[in-house]
Amino acid sequence: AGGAGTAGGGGGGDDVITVGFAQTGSESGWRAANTESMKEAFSEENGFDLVFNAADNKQEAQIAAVRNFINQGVDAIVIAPITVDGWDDVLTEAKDAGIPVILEDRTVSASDDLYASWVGLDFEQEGKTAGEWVKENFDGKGANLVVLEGTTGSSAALDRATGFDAAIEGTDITVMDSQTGDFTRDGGKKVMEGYLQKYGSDIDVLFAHNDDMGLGALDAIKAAGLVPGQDIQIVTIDAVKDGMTALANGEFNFIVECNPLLGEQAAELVKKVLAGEEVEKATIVEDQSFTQEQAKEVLDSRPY
Ligand code: GYE
Repeated sequence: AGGAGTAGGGGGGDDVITVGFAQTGSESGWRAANTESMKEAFSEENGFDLVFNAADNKQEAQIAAVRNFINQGVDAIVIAPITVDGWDDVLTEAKDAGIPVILEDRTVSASDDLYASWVGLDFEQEGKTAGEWVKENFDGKGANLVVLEGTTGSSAALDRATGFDAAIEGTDITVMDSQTGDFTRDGGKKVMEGYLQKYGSDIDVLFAHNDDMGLGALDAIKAAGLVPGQDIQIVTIDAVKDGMTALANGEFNFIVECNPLLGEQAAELVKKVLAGEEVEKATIVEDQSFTQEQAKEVLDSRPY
């Protein structure tokens, strides 16, 4: 955390753009890569003065940070919204103050005239791709599946669940349990321990909404004397370095990518909006997916 530069305060005729960035927290490898990408793009060199805040995945703290940015009179605000709901008031306040808001990563349920633009990923498609892989490999086998969900109320968790459920609908796969592990390793490990106590070796497949929860679950699975990737097959989303390493090693079975490198596009949007240019309301960044073989091939060339 930290990294707030407050040089000059925008006065004295310089044209430095002061941007307040309200990040979710630091829950995962994806988040670390996203924060780095944002800090790089919103650098001094690129003409920005970045005021960075990470809210430890607490919605109230994130809203308070945005309110702070409004009071400070920043030129623009960027938010990676923790949850979809709860944004109407503070986004209205930003609008009334004439401060444009750009969303990155997750979406909100608030009306889209309360923000200038959003750049992120198609989470529903990510869930669907994961579900299609499960369907292809397990339909007709009477398989039992458990789910580790991301942060409750986040668009990433909601939309991934929607896409996944749609993909496995009509199959004979049983979803035994589905609980939140909050997108963290620790959360994934704890919830998986509970699943293993309850269902033991009846579990055939694990779908984790991100790599980190899957990585946490690996510890629980090994501690239970089972072999991850074999006794329990594992599908995750993100494709960060540690996840891809587990996939290449045979401990994960399939990963759907979620690209965290959104900084440049977010910075471009901020510049355009402040210059009064027209921008798209939504920009979706494309994702790939990886099997174990593909992970081996690309592992060394992955940038995060
Ligand atoms: O998948 C997870 C992170 O919103 C896409 O948040 C993001 C998700 C990502 O914590 O690792």
